Amino acid sequence: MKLVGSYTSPFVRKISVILLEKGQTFEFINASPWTSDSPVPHYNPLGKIPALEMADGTWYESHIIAARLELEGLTPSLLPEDKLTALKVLQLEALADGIGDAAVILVRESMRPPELQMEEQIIRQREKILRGLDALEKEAAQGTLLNSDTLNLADIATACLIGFLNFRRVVPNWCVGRPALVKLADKMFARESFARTVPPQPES
Ligand SMILES: N[C@@H](CCC(=O)N[C@@H](CS)C(=O)NCC(=O)O)C(=O)O
Repeated sequence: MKLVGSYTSPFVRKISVILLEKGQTFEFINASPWTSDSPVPHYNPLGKIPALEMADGTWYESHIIAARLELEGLTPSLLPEDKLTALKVLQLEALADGIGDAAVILVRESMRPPELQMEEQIIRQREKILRGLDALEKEAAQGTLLNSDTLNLADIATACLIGFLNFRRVVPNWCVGRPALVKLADKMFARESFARTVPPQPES
């Protein structure tokens, strides 16, 4: 298996963590999607990371890759057996990923010259992040679908998102008033799969 991407991406980290948790070995192709000569479009027509090359083809969109890996039947299973509960976990994974999308937009916006940055865009994406984190905090405090005793895809996606917020210093005070998310992040960052996928220092 070949995983294409960079550990600076929360979506790539999510797939690496899943593979490590399931004890799978894989080749890592370090690739940025942002350069003009990027190899990423060769693996994913959308030009986004991650992509995972498997014996049956190349998979992209991290939630689809995660679902594909669940089909392998490897332990631990990262979704509950009950289908409705599994869908609720998948929705939380999508929520964490969606917050990640908004955070990536904010980071890209901050790289533009100040006079080209759109205030309205920044406010809109920040609001998505804060609302999304509040929803995740509620779930983490309940501890049934997120932050329970059984590791699942929502836990992994949420911790990868928080790792990205910390790494890029997006909403640096995200932890204020969100104790259940802090607890979840501490628990997840102590796992070997997270220790092995820490993002490299930013280029700038
Ligand atoms: N929904 C996608 C998001 C992936 C994504 O946005 N990756 C970013 C890097 S963090 C990317 O490759 N962006 C390149 C682009 O948008 O052209 C997933 O879950 O895989």
